[in-house]
Amino acid sequence: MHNYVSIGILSISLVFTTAAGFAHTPPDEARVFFIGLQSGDTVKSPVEIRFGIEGFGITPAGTTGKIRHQAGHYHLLVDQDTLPDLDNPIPRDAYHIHFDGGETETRLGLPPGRHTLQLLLGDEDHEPHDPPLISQKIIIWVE
Ligand SMILES: [Cu+2]
Repeated sequence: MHNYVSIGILSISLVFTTAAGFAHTPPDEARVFFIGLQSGDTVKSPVEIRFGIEGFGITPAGTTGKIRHQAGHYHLLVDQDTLPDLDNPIPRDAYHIHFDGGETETRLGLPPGRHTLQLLLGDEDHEPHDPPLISQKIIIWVE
């Protein structure tokens, strides 16, 4: 009798975990990218940067409604050689910029020289999705 109860509880927790996993899983065709800015471009500071997304949506950080299962918010990674830990909230500093309000563009002041930019979508808790939505990393030159 005791074993039945344990198995019942285990089954319920497995179903719940699977459902939650699906909820934050973007479709295969989803992608994020920069609009109007390409690797190798030479630009002036402040750099105008526009973010694009296909197959998934944008919603502010902290969203509690169902839309959070199909949308996230942008993070701009500046001059990063490696990605942050994709199983934890994205750091918040001058090199990991959160667009909590669901913004889709920014003007970023950068010193002259070579810089890299990359977009990473995060969920309502600032964690990357599974699989993560990451743009190509672009290299730009600031005059
Ligand atoms: Cu965030």
